[in-house]
Amino acid sequence: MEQIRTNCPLDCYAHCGLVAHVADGKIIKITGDEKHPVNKGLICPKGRFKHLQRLYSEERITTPLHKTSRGWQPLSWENAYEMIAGELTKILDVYGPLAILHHDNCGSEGILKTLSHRFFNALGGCTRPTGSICWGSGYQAQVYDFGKLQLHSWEDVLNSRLILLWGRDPASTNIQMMPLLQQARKKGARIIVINPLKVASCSLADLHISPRPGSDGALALAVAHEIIKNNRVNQTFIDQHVYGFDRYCDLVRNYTPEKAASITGVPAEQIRQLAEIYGTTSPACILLGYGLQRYTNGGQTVRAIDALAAVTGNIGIAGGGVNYAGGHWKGLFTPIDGRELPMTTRSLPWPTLADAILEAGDPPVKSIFVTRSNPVTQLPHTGRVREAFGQSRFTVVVDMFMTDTAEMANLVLPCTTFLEEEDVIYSSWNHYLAYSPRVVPPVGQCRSDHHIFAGLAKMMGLPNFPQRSPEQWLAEALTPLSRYGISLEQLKKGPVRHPLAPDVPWQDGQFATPSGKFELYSQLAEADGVNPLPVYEEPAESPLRDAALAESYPLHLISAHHPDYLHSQFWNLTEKGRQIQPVYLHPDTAASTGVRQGQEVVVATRRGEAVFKAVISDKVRPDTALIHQGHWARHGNGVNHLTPQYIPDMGLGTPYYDCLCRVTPKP
Ligand SMILES: Nc1nc2c(c(=O)[nH]1)N[C@H]1C(S)=C(S)[C@@H](COP(=O)(O)OP(=O)(O)OC[C@H]3O[C@@H](n4cnc5c(=O)[nH]c(N)nc54)[C@H](O)[C@@H]3O)O[C@H]1N2
Ligand SMILES: Nc1nc2c(c(=O)[nH]1)N[C@H]1C(S)=C(S)[C@@H](COP(=O)(O)OP(=O)(O)OC[C@H]3O[C@@H](n4cnc5c(=O)[nH]c(N)nc54)[C@H](O)[C@@H]3O)O[C@H]1N2
Ligand SMILES: [Mo]
Repeated sequence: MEQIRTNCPLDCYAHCGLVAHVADGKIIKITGDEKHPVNKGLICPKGRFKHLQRLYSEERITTPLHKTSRGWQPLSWENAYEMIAGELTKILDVYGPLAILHHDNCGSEGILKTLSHRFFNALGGCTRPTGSICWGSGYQAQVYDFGKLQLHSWEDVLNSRLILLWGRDPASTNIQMMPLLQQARKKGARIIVINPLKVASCSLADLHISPRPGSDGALALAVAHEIIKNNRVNQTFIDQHVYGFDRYCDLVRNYTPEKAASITGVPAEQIRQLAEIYGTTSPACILLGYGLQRYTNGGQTVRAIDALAAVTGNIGIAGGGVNYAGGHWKGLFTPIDGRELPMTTRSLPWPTLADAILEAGDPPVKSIFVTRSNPVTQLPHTGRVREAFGQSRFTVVVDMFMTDTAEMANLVLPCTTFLEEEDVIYSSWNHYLAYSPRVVPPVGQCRSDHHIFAGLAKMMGLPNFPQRSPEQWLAEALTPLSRYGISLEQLKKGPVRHPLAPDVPWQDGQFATPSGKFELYSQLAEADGVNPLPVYEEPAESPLRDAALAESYPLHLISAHHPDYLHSQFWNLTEKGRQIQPVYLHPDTAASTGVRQGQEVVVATRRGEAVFKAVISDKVRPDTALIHQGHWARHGNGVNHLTPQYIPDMGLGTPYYDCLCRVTPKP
């Protein structure tokens, strides 16, 4: 039996090192790579079982499929390419390239995956979503505050005396962090979880604070109020490295713990306790998640939290920081996506993409290409997304399965999994870059995204998409790294740490903002027409903003990430994933709505309704319901039938959790 080291490409915090055990050309087992610096042998159930189940699943699409009046018909790659070339040429002749929308996200990560963008750039451009369905608002918030995003090394939590898991649940979405958190705790660090749900990570916590969904900004401002009032600030750091402190003081003056308690539902005493602990325990680090920025006020929420680290001087020191993401690697590669090619492009806002497609004129969207994403399941407001896809004349989906999105296509092209193709993967959430070899040959006629788009470019005679091997493209992308002694050859021996990223960022106190300081008052935000201070505003759907709406739809609906799946991936592989999905309700809520454990219920929002199965649990607040995201619409429901399309305060993130709902027993 052969053992081949590779790396998980899922869009998760780790890109864990994996070992594929191969016998007779088939993978028979996957284990965690003990030599990998991030996961050190640890492996989640997705890594251990689901990749393998997916690779050899009977349901995998293994030839190109064409939708006809007689149902899906297999066709050869040659014929598929001809069909695409014919349709695209017609659309290009009449409408130009902007009538083609390319929807790509991060279903599997890898440098070669950017070649699908090269195809459309070589074609003369296209329409693309702009913003993010993932981290957009929080990302922009940190750009306003720090100038750019940087992460501490994960091991740096071992230097912390206090760790705040704010809107993040590593026990569900980042299990590789758990051993470090446990170790930090053994060394005496306190851990506080701030999350409306009693999440799995609470098992590590000394304190759990449960704000009303979308209200963390007010909580953070009140914590600052107490820290300033009690003179727990780090005046030296503020004097040297912080811009706009006075104006920020004016803002927080109003936010007494009592006022914040009335907004957040967190008792004033607990807000004082949090301020006392954070204001007196140093170094303190904040691990920010993405949940709290999935609201229309999400960017300012992250800014209000960043501000706490700034006024207490918890920036630029070991054991400190506000860790959100880092984009360190991108600047070190030669882009191979063809961004320099002559082209015209159009951007449509991602958080409201369905509406934007339907409203696009001059030219309208006539064709949609989908790679590495499943927008019908994953974008907000499924009904509208289906309408938007429904008006496309020619839709092509590249995927492994007949997903909700693939079902809407004219042509489905079968792609390989990471185990059947080579690539190099970097993380936005840790400091490593790693090589993944082709472990086994592709199943059926599946092709890598690179192979698919290179073939299409050849058929269409696009000179700006040169025909090169994966190794040649990777070598080109990695060229700038050679000055640090990093090459494809070296990566084949094992993952490489970023040569420039410090373990502790911002130690020199030089921030990438216009003032060179951490900006509590953001000049970049001001220039963008965004409030320069981290003001608190109610989310779009909130009982404090719209009492009438809350009368009809009294519960906040959170659609967090499921520990056993990655977004919509893998749900089709098990009976459980295909079954009707649970909605978690607090016992008091169940009692007041007359819902019994296990009963089918209708969950309704302004967008529509869907049926779920009630699970009564005190892990949710009485004013909140939880339905995990990712469940397939074709298996019966899916929370994005219910979620809204809103433009948030900054960064064009997607406010999925800014959503009020009503739960009633199914008649
Ligand atoms: N198993 C698994 N792992 C994953 C993923 C997956 O789908 N499955 N997805 C990956 C991706 S792409 C991402 S972006 C990350 C996301 O990783 P996380 O940020 O950890 O996950 P989310 O589910 O987005 O939200 C985190 C938490 O935010 C909480 N939350 C919701 N609203 C609020 C609020 O108003 N205030 C506060 N304080 N908390 C709130 C939710 O209860 C949830 O526990 O995970 C990655 N890892
Ligand atoms: N309600 C709600 N909705 C959410 C979220 C939420 O918290 N709540 N979270 C949001 C977040 S953070 C994110 S990142 C998005 C994720 O949204 P998506 O990226 O759309 O989610 P995935 O389900 O990962 O879809 C990836 C698809 O690509 C396919 N795929 C995997 N690898 C490859 C490959 O190498 N090539 C090709 N061509 N296809 C591949 C998979 O089979 C799958 O169908 O969802 C967002 N949607
Ligand atoms: Mo994400």
